[in-house]
Amino acid sequence: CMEAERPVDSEMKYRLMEQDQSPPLNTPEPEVPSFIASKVSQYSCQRKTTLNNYNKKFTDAFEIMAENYEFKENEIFCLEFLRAASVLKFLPFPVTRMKDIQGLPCMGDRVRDVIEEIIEEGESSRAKEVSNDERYKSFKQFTSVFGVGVKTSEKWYRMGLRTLEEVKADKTLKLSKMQKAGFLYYEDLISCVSKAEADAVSLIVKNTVCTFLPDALVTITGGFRRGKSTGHDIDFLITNPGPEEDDELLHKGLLLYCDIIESTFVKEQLPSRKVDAMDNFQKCFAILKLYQPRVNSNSYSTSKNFDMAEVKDWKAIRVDLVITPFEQYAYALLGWTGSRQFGRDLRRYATHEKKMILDNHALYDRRERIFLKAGSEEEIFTHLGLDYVEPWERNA
Ligand code: DCT
Ligand code: MG
Repeated sequence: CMEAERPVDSEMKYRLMEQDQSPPLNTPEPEVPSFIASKVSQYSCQRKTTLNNYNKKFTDAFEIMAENYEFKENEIFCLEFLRAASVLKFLPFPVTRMKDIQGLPCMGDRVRDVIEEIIEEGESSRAKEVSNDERYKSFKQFTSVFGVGVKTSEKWYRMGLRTLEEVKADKTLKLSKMQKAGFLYYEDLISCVSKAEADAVSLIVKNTVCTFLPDALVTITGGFRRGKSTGHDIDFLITNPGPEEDDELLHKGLLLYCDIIESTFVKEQLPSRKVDAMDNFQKCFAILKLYQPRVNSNSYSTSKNFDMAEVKDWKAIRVDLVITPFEQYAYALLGWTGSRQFGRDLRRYATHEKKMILDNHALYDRRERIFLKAGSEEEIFTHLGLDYVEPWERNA
């Protein structure tokens, strides 16, 4: 069983990068930023965005605004704020004056208003209004449940429901199997997955897959591949699939929930033009039971409480397993590594700048009318005429 990429390696590279980028001591900060704002691409796939965000104050506000527009299904305004957030995440300095954003792409009037107010007042009244808004607060709670999206939230809100307590109390509601699992493991699932937990789950998944497919490649994708230290789930990409590995986890009692989506991929089909489309891979949205050694701060409390209640010695963790044919592996890896914004911009760039269609399966050249094969992410960037961007620089 091959480990496609050791997470430790990428983390080390990331740390080195950080060191390289920090200015030497004793050198005064240059007054003018060392880049030209008008040269910044509107596509995040032409920018290098590490986790080093100097503008969190702004991007947090933008993300609240974007989420509220998402809840209202206003895709255009939502994307406007997500794109602006992505540009500010890339900036190598904190914005302190309106002059700092002059010439940058994706800075429309709505965005500028928010920036201006944060510079002047320290916070955005609009973002604050949104975070106190009843509808926003309800949608935020509802969508925090595994299996609940905007559509379900909308339905519950229209029924007059406002909190998760009210949803749970309403016995007339018909919850899906996924949502039932979401409520059952709610507390565990809203707490973040740590890097250590991701490594532990990674071992379980790799061992299990290898039992059946000794040649299989198992890679962590998603935020952890981009160097994040926490996530809401752990994403895995597996090549050379067999259906057995899911059963094996089930038999060991490790799978608390599993929703297997069969592959809907049709050979010869053109890549999807939808910018936010789901792919057609066989995948498994799962909740895994991760046993953890109990942390006993002192023996006194242990001896006292030991008999009184059964101590829960595991944590429920969201795991996405995506299974891909070997020829599509590089495309699947690129898509599932994200970030979402980076992926959106890659597809937008392919469509508008290259007359190509990109999705998580393939790249289609519309002029030449051929599918472009790729064995690695580097080759996909080359096909698109883009400089390679490392995973930890895709935090757009
Ligand atoms: N993705 C995709 N198609 C989907 C779902 C996700 O191509 N149907 C991509 C986009 C990002 C990546 O997979 C991982 O998705 P998430 O787990 O949602 O994002 P993340 O960056 O890993 O964030 P988190 O740390 O919160 O898990
Ligand atoms: Mg993830």
